[in-house]
Amino acid sequence: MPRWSQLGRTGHGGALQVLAANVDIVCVVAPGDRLSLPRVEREITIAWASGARPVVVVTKLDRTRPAIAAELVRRLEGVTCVLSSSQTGEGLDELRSLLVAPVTAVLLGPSGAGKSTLVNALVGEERLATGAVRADGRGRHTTSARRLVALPSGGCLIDMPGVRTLAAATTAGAVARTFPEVDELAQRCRFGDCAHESEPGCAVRAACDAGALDPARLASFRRLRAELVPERRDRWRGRPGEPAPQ
Ligand SMILES: Nc1nc2c(ncn2[C@@H]2O[C@H](COP(=O)(O)OP(=O)(O)O)[C@@H](O)[C@H]2O)c(=O)[nH]1
Ligand SMILES: [Mg+2]
Ligand SMILES: [Zn+2]
Repeated sequence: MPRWSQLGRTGHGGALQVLAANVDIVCVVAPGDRLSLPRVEREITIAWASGARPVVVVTKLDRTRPAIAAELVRRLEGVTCVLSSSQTGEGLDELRSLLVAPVTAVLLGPSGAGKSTLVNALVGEERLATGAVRADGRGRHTTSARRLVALPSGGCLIDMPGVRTLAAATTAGAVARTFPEVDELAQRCRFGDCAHESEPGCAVRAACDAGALDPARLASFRRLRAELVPERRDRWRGRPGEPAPQ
């Protein structure tokens, strides 16, 4: 089928590796017992870059401090966030209402986040193998292949192995959609190509200094901007004097 959305990452040598295609929703699955907001923001950017819509799914709500979940929801204002627990069943109905025909969604997130457990909970039976998290808190790679599962709620859900290296296959537009508040401020910077570093008349830094912009959001924004395509191209330059590979 022609691809109208594709979820990709940067593989070896800077080539794009497509992980899933023609999905409507990328579920950014974040384990509630070890939430990393920068990681969530990176995965939201990857979702926007794919052409799908991100929905953040916090798992293991039964082991999440309420203040941490509240902070995530506040920081990701404008993105649908579902707080869930496969153990207590919380949030599952909200997910079911999103995953109806003809929606296809894919689960993106670190291994051990509870993705396969979530699929089983939505299906209502142990369809996929799940794995206990290691003592050091990291997940095992129990899921080794991608799998598309038809859900009783009518939608389709793709389970994926945890993606170890998440070199983001992103675009400036995807970063802007992930950080709409920064993007809006940037329209008011004196220079159109302002990097919000040390330029005079920078509205983004001014907002940060005035307490109107979360410095953590700006830090995440800068990190993701720094990973954009021109940097990837640099690898193909080769040694000085040598022709670039064709
Ligand atoms: N307490 C709790 N543990 C969970 C929940 N969901 C998953 N787990 C546990 O997290 C571990 C990893 O789950 P798994 O589904 O294999 O993660 P995946 O690697 O993302 O597919 C397993 O030990 C699960 O039992 C939950 O809602 N609450
Ligand atoms: Mg799994
Ligand atoms: Zn600026």
